[in-house]
Amino acid sequence: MRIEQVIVHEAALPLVRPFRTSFGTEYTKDVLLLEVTTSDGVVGWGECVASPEPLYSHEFNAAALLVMRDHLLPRLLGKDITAEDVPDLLGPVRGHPMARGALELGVLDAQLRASGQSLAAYLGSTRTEIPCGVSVGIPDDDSLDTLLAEVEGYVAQGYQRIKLKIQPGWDVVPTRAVRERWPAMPLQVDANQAYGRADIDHLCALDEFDLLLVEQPIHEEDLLGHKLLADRMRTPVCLDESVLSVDNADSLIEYGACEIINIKAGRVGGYLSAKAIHDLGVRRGIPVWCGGMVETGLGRAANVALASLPGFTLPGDTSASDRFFTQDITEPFVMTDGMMTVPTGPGLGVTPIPEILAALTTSTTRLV
Ligand code: SMG
Ligand code: MG
Repeated sequence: MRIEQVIVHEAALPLVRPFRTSFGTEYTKDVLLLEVTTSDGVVGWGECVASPEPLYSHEFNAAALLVMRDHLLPRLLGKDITAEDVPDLLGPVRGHPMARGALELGVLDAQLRASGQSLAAYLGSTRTEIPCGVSVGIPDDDSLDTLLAEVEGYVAQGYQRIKLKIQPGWDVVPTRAVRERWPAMPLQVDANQAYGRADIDHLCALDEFDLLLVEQPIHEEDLLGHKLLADRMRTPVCLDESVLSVDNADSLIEYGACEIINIKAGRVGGYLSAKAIHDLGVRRGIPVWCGGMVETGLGRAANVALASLPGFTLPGDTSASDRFFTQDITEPFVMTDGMMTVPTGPGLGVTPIPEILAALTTSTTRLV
């Protein structure tokens, strides 16, 4: 197939509550959604998981749009391609995994819709439903009561695993408070790189809370720091931002810096690379789980498909649409008894609801 048209819909979805991490607070989800029309006359959808500002990683929406328009798409246009060709065709361009991952997903979704296969089946899914975890931000008012009330709500809804966002000054005390209230709840923490090598002793204080893992405690480039921490800390060190490709994941494991992997397709350049990292985890005996980037129903559908592969042995940040949005752009993803059903329709299995997409769209750009 050939790519005939690409339209980027920039949409703003209000969040049900601010989402605060060690790197900042988001009040809305500002997202680039790609509508890719192919020569088969099929439309595929991709979602770019970048944010308006380069705070989680170097990528940000305006740059993603530019690199797609000027550097990525020109390498795909006018050629008869499949989704499997996309990584090699985009290979010469360095970096920008979220931008390339969004394009790959748009092409892959179109390809699968044309052939009638679901993304889950294509990737090698072995499950019809997946367990749901939830990521809990740092409360706006820095209050333990606010945190406990929010966690209480998620526990009541049936979430099977709680992840607390931490940062210096908001770590041991909130983790202890949650652990004391829910002694048996699978619990983990995520620092988004907020600590350094000098904090290794301090981080080891989290060992007493029987956590599943500590996620990306130190700067993404400090591999020795993570190895030193992994050598000292009983809690497994899980990497998120540091893991960018299957070979770099292999290196991190070999080096002893990474004991568990948070797989986010956008961060690693797409679902084909995400699947390869999953396969690596299975081969090397490294648990993997599916991360989240506050996706709309489109990206959420793809994550749920990915999370249904057999190596995803820990609950992911695959929460229901209403964790973040009162109004998702697709039919909402719901959780029942802590589980979410894996879509079975062709491709992503969901599409944007036109009136809702139109209402939430802030700008539309035709790239091709
Ligand atoms: O989609 O549930 C979600 C968000 C999960 O905490 C989450 N993601 O570092 O893992 C992470 C963060 C990054 C969010 S940046 C918008
Ligand atoms: Mg993370």
